[in-house]
Amino acid sequence: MFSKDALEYTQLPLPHRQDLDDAEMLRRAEEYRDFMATRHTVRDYSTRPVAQDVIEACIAAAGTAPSGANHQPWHFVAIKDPAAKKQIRDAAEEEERKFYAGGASDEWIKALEPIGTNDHKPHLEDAPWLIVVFAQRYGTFDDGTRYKNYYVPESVGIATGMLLTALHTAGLTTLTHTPNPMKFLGELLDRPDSEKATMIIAVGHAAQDATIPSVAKIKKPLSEIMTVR
Ligand code: IYR
Repeated sequence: MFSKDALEYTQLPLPHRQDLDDAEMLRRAEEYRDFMATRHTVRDYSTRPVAQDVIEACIAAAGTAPSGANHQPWHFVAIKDPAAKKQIRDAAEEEERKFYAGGASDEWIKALEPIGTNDHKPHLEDAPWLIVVFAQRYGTFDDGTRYKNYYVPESVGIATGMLLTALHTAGLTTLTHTPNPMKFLGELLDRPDSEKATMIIAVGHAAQDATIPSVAKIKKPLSEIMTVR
């Protein structure tokens, strides 16, 4: 991606500018807030297919995220192949069985009770797409030498958030799934040692009888998450 000799500072005029009046700004902010409140993490998927173009556009949107030194330390593997999804499900369920059977602390298991999760992960096969998010610990110049990446968890977290909002905007439903541990993903998907899987995002349409845990509707009020000074 980067060549060492293209790393000098030059400037461009700002390519896009927004110039909304105050009322329109508030209208859009509130509309977006209300739209995002309709996003729900869902564990039960229908097998209705989703076109690859949609997934590509959403990942391209995530790729516009800001990142430490603009190194863009992420890679997204989008999986639609049923055999590959089954392999991931089998490996994830094997890890999850250990997690739920004693690998996790009692406190952690108790914290998950209101969410209703267990080691059964049918979404990994039912959802038409799985997107595995990888964080790149370091990068490689065109000449093969390594460079350090900065603020990797923050950068990948921002890009992943943008991916989730893009998928929701496209009318899709998601589940952010973090099997524990996740090392098997790099191995199954042939990713280099420089990359670490951070999560699997199941993407598709909610099953007709999908439910959400009622606690998921309890969001902290603005007064608790915001301080004005
Ligand atoms: N990885 C497990 C456990 C799990 C952990 C957290 I923190 C969650 O918010 C949900 C689940 C699983 O996926 O079941």
